Amino acid sequence: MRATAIAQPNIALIKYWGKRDLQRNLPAVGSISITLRDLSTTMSVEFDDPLPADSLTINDIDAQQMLPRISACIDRVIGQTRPRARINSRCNFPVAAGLASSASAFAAATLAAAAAAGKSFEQAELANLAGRASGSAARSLLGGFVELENRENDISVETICAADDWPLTVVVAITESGPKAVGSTEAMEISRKTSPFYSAWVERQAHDLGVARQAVLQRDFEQLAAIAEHNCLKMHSIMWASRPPVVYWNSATMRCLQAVRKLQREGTAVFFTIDAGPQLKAVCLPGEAERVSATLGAIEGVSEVMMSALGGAARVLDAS
Ligand code: 2P0
Repeated sequence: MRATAIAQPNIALIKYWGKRDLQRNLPAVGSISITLRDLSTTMSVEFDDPLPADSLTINDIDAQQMLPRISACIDRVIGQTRPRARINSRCNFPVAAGLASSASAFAAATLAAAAAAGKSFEQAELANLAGRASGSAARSLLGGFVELENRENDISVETICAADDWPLTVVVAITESGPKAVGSTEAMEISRKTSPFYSAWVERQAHDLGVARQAVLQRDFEQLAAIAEHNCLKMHSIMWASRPPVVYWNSATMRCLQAVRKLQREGTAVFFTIDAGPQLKAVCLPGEAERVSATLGAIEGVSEVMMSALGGAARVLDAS
């Protein structure tokens, strides 16, 4: 009745932004991400009948605010008439700051809950269970370059290139480590309802996915860089043009972006992407990682730089 699972966050290169079905948490668009190796969430779920209610700690601190979503995730995996659970999560990177902590958390919770209850699921079922909890969590079930396909009634995920087959490095520049002001679910709904650019975004996503998929399959760094930056800036443009506007960037985010542009002009194989938070993620060839890290680390307003290779799939560590 106890299991522990580990999952790594993922960074979308072609972004998920907007929901087609809020109730079932179905995305409006497909997405392509890379799973990181060195950032992780390790979650243990222990079912214990005498417990009056579920409990959750994150890094040993009581985390009531996150508990309803984790409990609902476990309900979907096991059923609502389950015993109450003691959930302990450890995360080695800032939570809720645009670093995809919900992706790794809900992927780990889905796997740990299933294993603790002795239930086995097909991968397609796991993807939909994790995706119901958080759209990006389905991608963290798999390693390497992962494409999430947005289908008629559900989602599916597939690794389109293994981590070892194109070993890129991600350098994350932390410009603010506190939780974000607007959650991504709320920001997506504001975008869908009010942004004049939203429908154009949804229409064009199949094109961007096709270009990025081809770039990954051909290991074409320049093509991937161009489409990923374009897709990222489009996503933020939707938010900037919504009412109320949602601006996740701060001045250090912009300084990092300009530094990446300068590195590119100097011939460094690097590109940026930015999610629902102020951190900038630079994706580069492994030989460029030290240079990129040193450059971003020296920028005013960058408090920390983290580096990660691409990683593997989420997995159950132990179950008893
Ligand atoms: C992504 N983001 O593709 C995009 C880019 C943020 C920016 O997926 O509402 O926490 O829980 O399904 O997965 C963040 O959204 O959203 C996200 P919900 P989630 O990575």
